[in-house]
Amino acid sequence: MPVSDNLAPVPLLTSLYGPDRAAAVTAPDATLSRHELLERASGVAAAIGGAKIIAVEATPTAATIVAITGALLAGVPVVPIPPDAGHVERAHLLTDSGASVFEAGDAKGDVPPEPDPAAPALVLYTSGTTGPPKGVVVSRAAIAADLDALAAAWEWTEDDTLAHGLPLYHVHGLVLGVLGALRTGSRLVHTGRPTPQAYAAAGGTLYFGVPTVWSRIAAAPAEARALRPARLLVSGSAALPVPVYEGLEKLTGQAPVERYGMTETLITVSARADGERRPGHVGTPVTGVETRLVDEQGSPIEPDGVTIGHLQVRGATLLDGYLRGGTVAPAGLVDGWYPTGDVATIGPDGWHRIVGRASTDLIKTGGYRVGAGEVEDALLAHPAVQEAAVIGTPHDDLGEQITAFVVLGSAAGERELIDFVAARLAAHKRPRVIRLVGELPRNPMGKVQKSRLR
Ligand code: MCA
Ligand code: AMP
Repeated sequence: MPVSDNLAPVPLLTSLYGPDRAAAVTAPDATLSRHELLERASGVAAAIGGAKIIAVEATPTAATIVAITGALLAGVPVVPIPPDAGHVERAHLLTDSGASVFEAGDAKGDVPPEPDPAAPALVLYTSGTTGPPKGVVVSRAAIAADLDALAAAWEWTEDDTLAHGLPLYHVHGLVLGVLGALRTGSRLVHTGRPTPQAYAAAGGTLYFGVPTVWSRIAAAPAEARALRPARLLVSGSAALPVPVYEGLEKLTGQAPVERYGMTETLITVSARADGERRPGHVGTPVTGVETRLVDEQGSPIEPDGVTIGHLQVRGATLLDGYLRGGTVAPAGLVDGWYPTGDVATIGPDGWHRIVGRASTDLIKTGGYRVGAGEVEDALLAHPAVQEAAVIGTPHDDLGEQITAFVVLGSAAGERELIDFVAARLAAHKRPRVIRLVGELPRNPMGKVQKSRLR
């Protein structure tokens, strides 16, 4: 038979169209079968169909999963809003994206036809080094390609029960943690919060966590031992400290699988379920992804496992671009490669080691990416603050903690400044430490020398 242009595309959330299954999604507020989810999401799709873009308050609930699934069925791009976003951050996300906030109703509707795979699925806001967060436009095709590559890498099937308690407004918790379950057909248990106790009780075969979560589990031996029956423990979003890797291996009887990614590229490099695991390393590129290292001049570096270079990525999982003024602005590719901003080594065997970020102005705290500039701007909005410089300092639990050096013009307490930022931005963007100083170290050009703050 000739291939027809009219063939319906393969659904992004494939499993929803399969046979019904009880307890396909379990979250703190509700448990849904596959067909209950499909029916409720089809109602959402009917209610919002035709909208240009929609914002969903991304609480860790089944209600959020229904709303986002409904928008994806309808082909309406979703902006997930962190539920704790302060007023400044929330206003920016809504104004910048032009999205209106989804209100749950009880509309009914048929399952809509599958949208064009090239269409945008999500607009994910993420921090740059300066200014407010940028909306990363991620297509349905990129998500499908990434989830299929990860399903292959992790032997992730409908026999799995995926358990995690990650936020539903980032790639890790939403794309992998929800859409991955709905595409592979595995059960999903969302624990609400990613505590060791909740993970121990979830009965998963497959667990996702950021290093802070795994570090708390490794420090809770009884809960860690409860994960022994699991098939695969996966860590990502930040570097997994080697002692945490070793602690998990000892307590759970298995070494964690590490994988590396970014909002802009999705997950690009991973260890394999049936392969070697190496502490401090994140594995090899997943299917459909190529990587390379370049030097300061942009010339490719031979992968020798020692030479550190700037990591670039290309393939089917890359962003469409950044949302700007209602259109999609170019992603900033260099000869088709996305410059990750991370520095790494690649071995002759293809194994990647992430050394860190090229810029000190992107901080990773608890797995969250936070731009120093956004926090500095929030501090400078306080009437008592004259100057502010924000850096990440090493922290046992969070990886890095946000530390602000502040010059005051009039009296203000440290707690007051922390709460001021937390009210404007998401709570995890608040400084954990404020150091009041007489002046900031500056070079002759007047630029703050952050290396001297360390
Ligand atoms: C504390 N709180 C405050 C304040 N202080 N609220 C307002 N003002 C304050 N001054 C509240 C918080 O809102 C929160 O409230 C509670 O205190 C705890 O907050 P916090 O201390 O920030 O949380 P934590 O316990 O330290 O969190 C650790 C964590 C969290 C659970 C591991 O960092 C986390 O969920 N991280 C996941 C990040 C993630 O998913 N990243 C993926 C990015 P309440 O209790 O009400 O909430 S995607 C990515 O990186 C790529 C693609 C990849 O590779 O995956
Ligand atoms: P985000 O945009 O929040 O998705 O953050 C992406 C960044 O997280 C990457 O550029 C890396 O700096 C970091 N990251 C993600 N996974 C890992 C990992 N396994 N090891 C080290 N860093 C990671």
